[in-house]
Amino acid sequence: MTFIVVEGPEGAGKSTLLRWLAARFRADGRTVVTVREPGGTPVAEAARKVVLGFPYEMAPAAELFLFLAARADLVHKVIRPALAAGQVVLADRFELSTMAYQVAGGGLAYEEVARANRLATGGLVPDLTLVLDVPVAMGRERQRAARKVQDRLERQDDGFHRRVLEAYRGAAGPGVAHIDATQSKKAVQDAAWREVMAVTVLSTRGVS
Ligand code: T5A
Repeated sequence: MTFIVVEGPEGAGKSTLLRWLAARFRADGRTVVTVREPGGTPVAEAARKVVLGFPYEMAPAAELFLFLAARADLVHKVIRPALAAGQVVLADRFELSTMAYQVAGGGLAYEEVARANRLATGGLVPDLTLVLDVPVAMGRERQRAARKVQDRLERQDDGFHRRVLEAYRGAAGPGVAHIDATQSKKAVQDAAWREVMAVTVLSTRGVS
């Protein structure tokens, strides 16, 4: 099983790294499925439209359940079948985003959210979570330079985004690796591939 998640704050370079990882795995002859959250199935895309596009405030729990509804459908219909078929799944965001944005940023209770997330994923845990670290201002500047239209979460104030970043910086546990994403794209890719190789070597030795 190879389930790799790329995480980090806005503009950290997640999609850029994910595209590179997909190409790198394909060059090795692996079949790769890439997904981005929220999204990836008709239900998840519908949830994405509401949770990111709705122009006004919504109840924090409503926001949470929209993200989790999207995740539940994506895991059920795309991620688990691909892993069962021996494919590599690369995800742009997963559970850690919920912990960073809805718990650290939005103030929901960690344990309750963790439990709800387990219900959504059936307890699926990534083999590797690459957390890209960039200061809030740099991430926002990259988004501006790329002319990204801000969604509802991105329009939150700097305090919210600092809490999100601190949550990412504090993320720890098996399979979590932090990468300094202020480096060049090439340096980020090299660091990410070293982490992928380390996990692959451990899993082929039966250590996880
Ligand atoms: N959300 C999501 C929650 O609140 N809870 C959840 O549970 C989930 C799953 C999703 C939003 O939903 C929220 C978080 C988000 O607010 P989104 O539109 O899918 O939003 O976008 P993001 O995931 O935020 O992704 P972004 O497009 O903002 O940023 P990326 O993907 O991190 O950055 P990327 O790769 O597009 O790069 C941005 C620019 O920087 C350049 C790229 O070329 C590009 O121009 N770049 C670099 N420049 C210099 N050096 C590097 N190393 C660079 N890497 C990339």
